[in-house]
Amino acid sequence: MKLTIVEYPDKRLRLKSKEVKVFDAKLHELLDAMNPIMINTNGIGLAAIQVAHPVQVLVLNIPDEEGEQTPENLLEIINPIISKKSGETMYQEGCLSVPKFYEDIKRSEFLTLHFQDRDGNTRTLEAEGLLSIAIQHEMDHLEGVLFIDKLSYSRRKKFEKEYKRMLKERKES
Ligand code: QAP
Ligand code: CO
Repeated sequence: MKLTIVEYPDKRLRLKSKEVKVFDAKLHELLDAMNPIMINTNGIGLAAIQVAHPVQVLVLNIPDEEGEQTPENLLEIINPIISKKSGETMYQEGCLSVPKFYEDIKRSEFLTLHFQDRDGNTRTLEAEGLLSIAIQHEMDHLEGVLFIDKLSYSRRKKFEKEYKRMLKERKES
């Protein structure tokens, strides 16, 4: 399966992702294609809608202490629901669909997540720190929400200006 990353301001990023009801070979093919594109583009998280598949599917791979992304740490998350959130944390976020832009975003520090794996088994996960942040960021994608939507009016204006310039420079080179 050949996948490409959809980039802002593409309107497809605003679609609401549909619940997965069938856990078949096509779903596995999508997951198997999402993982390498995330790693190869230096991502730690990717939602299916970012590769033009508006379904409730996420992959995450948080680097370990050595900064390595190992296959054992790959998380495949389908139909996620957060049941509990607590604490507050700030992190300089980026997004594969908003290249070269990073800004501080406030999130919950801890969360409890319920989801399904690639075979439809239900699972629960307690997350904190970067994993918690990444889950919240990726789940926003399922609602058509981007981290830049959370910026103040003035920071959003600054972003739009810088991003337009980046796209123009990229086109010219
Ligand atoms: C979401 O983001 C995230 O601009 C995943 O040029 C962000 O993997 C979760 C990336 C922050 C937790 C904290 C961004 C790669 C990757 C870029 C990413 C870029 C190359 C972003
Ligand atoms: Co993102």
